[in-house]
Amino acid sequence: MNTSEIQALDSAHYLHPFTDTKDLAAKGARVIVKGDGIHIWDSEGKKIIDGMSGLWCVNVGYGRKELSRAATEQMDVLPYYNSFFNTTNLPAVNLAKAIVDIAPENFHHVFFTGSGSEGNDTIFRMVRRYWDVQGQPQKKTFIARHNGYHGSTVCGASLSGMSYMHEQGDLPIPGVAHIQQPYYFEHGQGLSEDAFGLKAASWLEEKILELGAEKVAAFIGEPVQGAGGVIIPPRTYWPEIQRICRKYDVLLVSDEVICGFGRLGTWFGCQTLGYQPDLITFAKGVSSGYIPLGGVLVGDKVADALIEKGSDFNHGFTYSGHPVACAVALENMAILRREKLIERIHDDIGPYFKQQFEALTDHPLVGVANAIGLMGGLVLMKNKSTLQMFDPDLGIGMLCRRHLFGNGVIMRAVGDRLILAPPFVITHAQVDEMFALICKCLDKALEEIKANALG
Ligand code: PXG
Repeated sequence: MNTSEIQALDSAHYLHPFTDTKDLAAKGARVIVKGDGIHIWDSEGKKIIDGMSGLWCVNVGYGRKELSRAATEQMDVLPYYNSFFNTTNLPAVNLAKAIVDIAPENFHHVFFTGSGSEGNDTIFRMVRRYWDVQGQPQKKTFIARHNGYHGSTVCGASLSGMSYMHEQGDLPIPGVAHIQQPYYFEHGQGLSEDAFGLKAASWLEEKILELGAEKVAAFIGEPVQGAGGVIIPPRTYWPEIQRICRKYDVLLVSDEVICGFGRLGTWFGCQTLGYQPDLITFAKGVSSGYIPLGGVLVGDKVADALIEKGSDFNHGFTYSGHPVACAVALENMAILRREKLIERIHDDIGPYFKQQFEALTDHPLVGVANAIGLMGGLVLMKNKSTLQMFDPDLGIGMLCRRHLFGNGVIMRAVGDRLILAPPFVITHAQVDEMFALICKCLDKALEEIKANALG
């Protein structure tokens, strides 16, 4: 099939996630046909640098034969068995142990799911069950953040703080409250970053007091917000959030679907940002996206109570502990260790990426640019000296993204923030090439903005 035939079938039958189907049918979807290392190719043979690691997940890069081999070998032996009704399987047991071995010290148990959304749904039910068995069934409410992302199931979308998701289907469900995000550029004017971090954390305390601590079950947040546009909190934020959670006996949930498994240069983002959560959601990087897998690391406080007092936890999925997914994840973790990919983000490629990313502020379109580990976000501005933004209706972020995609590098646009999270295997030379291309694309975008008098 040629590209237009694939596109015709695509728009006739395939409903895409988070997509305006009519609009896509008019344009035709980009057909991605293969990948190798940090590159993907489309059906027209165009080679593209995948600056987003797929969707924040292909961390060890494309084309890893070790992972396809691990899947095939496991499929040949045992393609599926469930973990319900007193059964288990070797890859799931081994993976649970391997994850506990690299987890912060207060974690000894793992619950497997098929995705990050299912992980957060699991946490929602597990936390409520925990407070039930603790004799505090009224502690039900979750506090999350505006512009946080926790998935697209009813519960995941409710915990997420995206108004465009809440508008569809009467969300959030009862028992979910939101506070403002720790976005210094938007809310921190006039304060030092450290002072702003404490202020943003104090919004949690205010919300707990407003709702009544006896009703608040947990606080959930991403160490660094990913889908919200790579919002990096000030370093004072998370330790203060932890202090507040402990003070009011509120469980602390770290949603590490993006930051977990190395993206910030430590196995988990909470280790980089200096806090000790009670529960951790993971997905994406656990299997480098080669196969769907997610789960929850359950801290001792919750696990011990559930095991001691909980009897059955009536929750789980057909694919919880899927042997093929777990076998792939085990091999993925072996690659991360063997090639020291996480240490490399911490000591070498991470700092280099950050330096190059933050140097994008030399470009006339870029007002602010911040990176941590191997993820970065920048703000496009109409006038840098006055911090004047573009009219959001002009869609300048998408305009830039079109130039980037068209010229061979994928960045994502979140409003007028552009974000980047390349595979861990990116080399220094590839970082140089990627940023040179980004600058060229931003030049072209600026020309278009000027030519159309958008600026
Ligand atoms: N939590 C976080 C922090 C995520 O980033 C999920 C939960 C849900 O995971 P699943 O596997 O159910 O998708 C995610 C997913 C984007 C984008 O636009 C990000 C995600 C998913 C789709 C789009 O950046 N993250």
